[in-house]
Amino acid sequence: MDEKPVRTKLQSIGQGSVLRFFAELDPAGQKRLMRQIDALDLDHIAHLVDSQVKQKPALDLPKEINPVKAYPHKPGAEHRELYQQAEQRGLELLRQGKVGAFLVAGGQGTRLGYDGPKGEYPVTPIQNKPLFQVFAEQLAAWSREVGRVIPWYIMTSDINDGPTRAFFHKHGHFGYDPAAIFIFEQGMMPAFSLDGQMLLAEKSSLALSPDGHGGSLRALARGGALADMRRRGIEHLSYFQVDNPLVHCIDPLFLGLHDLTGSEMSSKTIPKADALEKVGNFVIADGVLQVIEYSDLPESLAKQTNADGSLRFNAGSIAIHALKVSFIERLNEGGRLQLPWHRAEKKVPFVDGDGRLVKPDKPNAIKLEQFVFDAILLAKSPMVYTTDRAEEFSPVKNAQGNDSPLTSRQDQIRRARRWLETGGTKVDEGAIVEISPLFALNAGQLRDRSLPKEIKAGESVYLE
Ligand code: UD2
Repeated sequence: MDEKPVRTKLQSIGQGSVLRFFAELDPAGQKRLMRQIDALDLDHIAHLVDSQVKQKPALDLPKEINPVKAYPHKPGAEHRELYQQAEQRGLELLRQGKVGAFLVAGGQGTRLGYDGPKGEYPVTPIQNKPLFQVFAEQLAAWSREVGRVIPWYIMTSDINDGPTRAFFHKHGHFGYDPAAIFIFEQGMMPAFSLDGQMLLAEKSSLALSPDGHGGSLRALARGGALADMRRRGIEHLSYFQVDNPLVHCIDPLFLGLHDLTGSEMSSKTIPKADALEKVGNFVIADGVLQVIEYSDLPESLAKQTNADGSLRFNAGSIAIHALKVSFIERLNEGGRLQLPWHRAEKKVPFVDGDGRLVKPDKPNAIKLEQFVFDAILLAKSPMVYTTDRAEEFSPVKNAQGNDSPLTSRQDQIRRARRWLETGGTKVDEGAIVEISPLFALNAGQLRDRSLPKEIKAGESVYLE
């Protein structure tokens, strides 16, 4: 790539200073910096600097915010027939090869004290399987169930792409068909100084970070995954995040409801643990279904209750979605993903004008990210379905306290115990149980297996 036109372009948008050390770089360093700049949409960056970085855009809270009406977990009389049809429809879509699984795994395990891709983090109670293996085994079990391999799309980031590929390779892709795994990187965004200059992390590198899970919808297009889906005839994606070992990566009922209701983007919700739980909130705002982040929902609203004392805004987002492939294509029309950017002030180390590395002790930079749930606003007939927290949500986010490896491990054991009890096994308090997805994917399947009569306190039983 020629330096001159790049420099001219950067200067025209007021960002020429990122090349200030260019002449002193070795060829590898020059190439690296040029490649990073080339990957950016510079015209859009110029616009974002003016509209989002130099000034804090006013947060327009909708005028009217109302609770959402979600499909219930278990159907009442009015939904029984629909749910039966939906489950059949979901299975049919899977058998026809019309569903792909989509894991967003751009994040690192840093908050857990693990210096590597979060998906490598060991989570299960007995076997200590890493998150990636938990998902691989679920998908393998579903593939066996429906008689064809479910294509699996995995989004990584610049930070963890190499290590993620190496991890899958080292573990023989956990028995999954490597031809059905499509790994691609998400985009990166530079951090900006408060006055709108792109920051350098090194003389030869911008201060880049992943562009948010919303960026996954652009990366699917740019990384060739959408084209791959078209080739394979995939119409829907089952979307999940890397941090939740309880997730049902594939759920025929949810997929079937999504399809039968003509929804372009569907979501699972759970009742919140408390008013201020750190999950997004599904709401109807000015008549439109959307997610308002916990940090943006006014506390007075979050704490509102119904006459019976229950929370009025009780539909928490757990970042499990189903998306139509044609919808993702539409969002990318015109070459630019139609999602808003969210601004956060952060501490970002940077190289100053004299070439010295500065480690700030207070927020000095703006990072911009896109969120996948903002796509719901643009989707036709978006649908929300209620799932059960104990069945499907116990993420590992923090080293200690809530949503930690310990709480997730306990929740995994509790769920396994519940499934076993449904199948007629007596499980004493204090027994440790783990069920391989390859043994059973849910309580219904487990019932059909040959099970122990009793598992005693102090015993550790792994069913595979
Ligand atoms: C997210 C949601 C929150 C709730 C919660 C459920 C946001 C802003 N909040 O909170 O509403 O649904 O999840 O667990 O999303 N990721 C990437 N690339 C990125 C950023 C994130 O792949 O650039 C992945 C990351 O690997 C992880 C997931 O997205 O799988 C969630 O990211 P997070 O940990 O930043 O989101 P969190 O926990 O703040």
